[in-house]
Amino acid sequence: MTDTRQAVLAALADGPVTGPTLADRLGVSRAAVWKHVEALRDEGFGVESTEDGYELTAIPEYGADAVAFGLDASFDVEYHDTVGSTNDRARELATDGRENVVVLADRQVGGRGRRDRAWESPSGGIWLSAVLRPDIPPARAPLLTLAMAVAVTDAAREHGVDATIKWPNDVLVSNASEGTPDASSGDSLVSNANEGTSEDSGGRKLSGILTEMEGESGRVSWVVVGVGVNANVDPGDLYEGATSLRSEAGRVDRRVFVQRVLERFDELRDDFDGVLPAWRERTSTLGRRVRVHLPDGDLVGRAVDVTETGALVVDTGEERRVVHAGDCEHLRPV
Ligand code: BT5
Repeated sequence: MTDTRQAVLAALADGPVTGPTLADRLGVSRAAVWKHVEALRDEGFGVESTEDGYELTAIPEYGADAVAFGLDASFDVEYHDTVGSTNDRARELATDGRENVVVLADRQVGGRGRRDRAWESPSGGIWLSAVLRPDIPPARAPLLTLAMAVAVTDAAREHGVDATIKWPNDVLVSNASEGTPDASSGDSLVSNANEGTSEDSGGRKLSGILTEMEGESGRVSWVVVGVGVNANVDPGDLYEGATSLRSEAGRVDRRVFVQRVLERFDELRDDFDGVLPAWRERTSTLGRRVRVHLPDGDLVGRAVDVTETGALVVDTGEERRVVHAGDCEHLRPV
């Protein structure tokens, strides 16, 4: 949206305001004001002409203008009804030198998880990727994944959904029957994946995050943080262990949800030191027995901490291992 159209929209939101007043205020002709009003109507904004002037009566349900309207975070928004993967589109924008752009789609036909796993992305979900150029060393980039997990968790909680974070990138809604973390210490932990370690899914997956980056000379050039949230989606259309906002809390206003996520994420990236404490408060992984799948085999133990770079510290009873990446399962206490 052009700056003038945005200014017209802002004035209408404060409205009512007459055409001539708007024209004067923005230094454009009355005809130009009328054109902008018509264009806003075409984009789905409700603009009524009253005795006192133009008045904003409705905003579009979803899309770039809907999300950008009233967004208190410094992002431009690009919207697609259907796209392959918002991360792929965001990478193109990053390669073109863009930053602080969010690519948003109603549906992805080539959504990706980590390690090229497929991410189911039917219409009604929230599929978005943010293009960032943070001034940080590559080792700190995983903190952006954690920041996005905190942002999604907070937005879900504001919508009444009891969300927690499973290291590193899953936002889960706990299963009522599953226990709380076993934080007792001192008991010896098995390192054999089959000994007394029945799996506890940790909850149903509401959201996942895929962070990709490019760097040179020890600095990050760009980072794309992609996040998928099963919003107004029927979990029956999704992978088995999944849940959606709609099934947990009813239909959500995706525009508002996306705004909350972006605003919280924006806050956290400006307060990078606050990311880990916020993540620790919201995770259900710390204190739990976990199994982490690693290329050289499974690691079983108690998740005792995360490092400054977002790596998981697992105490096997014999040693403490620092795990930078891997799939983590929560286990039931022995
Ligand atoms: C993730 O991978 O959880 C990262 C997902 C990131 C998706 C976003 S959507 C916007 C952006 N554009 C993209 O193309 N991707 C990002 P991972 O931890 O590897 O989990 C993948 C696994 O989650 C799959 O193998 C399935 O088991 C499961 N899964 C697939 N689709 C799901 C869904 N919609 N909800 C819950 N689980 C799902």
